[in-house]
Amino acid sequence: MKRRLFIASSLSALAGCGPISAALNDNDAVRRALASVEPLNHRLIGTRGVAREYAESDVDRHFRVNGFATPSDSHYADLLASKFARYRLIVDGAVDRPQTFSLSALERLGARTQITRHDCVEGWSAIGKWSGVPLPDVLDAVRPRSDARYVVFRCMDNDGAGTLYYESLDLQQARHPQTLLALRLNDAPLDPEHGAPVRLRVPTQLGYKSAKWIARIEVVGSLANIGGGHGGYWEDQGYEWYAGI
Ligand SMILES: Nc1nc2c(c(=O)[nH]1)N[C@H]1C(S)=C(S)[C@@H](COP(=O)(O)O)O[C@H]1N2
Ligand SMILES: [Mo]
Repeated sequence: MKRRLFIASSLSALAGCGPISAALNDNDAVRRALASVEPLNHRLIGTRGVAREYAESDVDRHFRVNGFATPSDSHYADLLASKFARYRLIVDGAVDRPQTFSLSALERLGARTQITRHDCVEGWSAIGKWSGVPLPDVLDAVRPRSDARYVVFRCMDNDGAGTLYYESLDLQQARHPQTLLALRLNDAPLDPEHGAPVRLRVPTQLGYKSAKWIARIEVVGSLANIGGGHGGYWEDQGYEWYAGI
């Protein structure tokens, strides 16, 4: 546990969630250290832990915005103009019943509200009241096949150089009861800056796992051919794939 926290704090010193640090990029020793510790972390901490849930009075009414810029392309502008009535979430890949969901179709799958703390590796936290659809309910609807191992979240924003943000969870993390496809923050529909219309909230893991602006959820057997092969935009830059808190 101490070791994982040390890794998290050394990462935040090097790069946080901001521009990629040359030090992290160029440092093979850091990469090797991360790669060797990660399986150990996963085994020691596991994903059965439950994140603390807070009271209404703990909610931070001004929830910080972080990460890449809100999408500003014509597709996103069109979704925004329709108040997301034209939004469809694609859920496909290694599933028996690939489907697309409007926001109201998603809401019919299930509902959960949880007040949890978001922890960014840059060293800030914020408590928010998140409502939406438990990801396990979405997975139940599409029925992952027996070869399914991971759930990949494809986002609408990019790093400014054209590489799209993405993230992934394994099926066990995806089926954690607190893993939420959030549609609302603090009793209001998600605003564009916090990932509207649909974002992930994984309160058991660091903030970069909680992908904003999700366009598509793809169930896969392997992460090897997705992005740079490390399971997420920041993972491809050297962050740990398993980011349990
Ligand atoms: N699509 C996308 N999701 C993202 C990011 C991003 O840049 N793009 N940044 C991540 C990071 S590092 C953090 S801390 C949180 C910030 O969420 P917030 O803006 O709602 O505070 O979003 C995460 N999800
Ligand atoms: Mo972050």
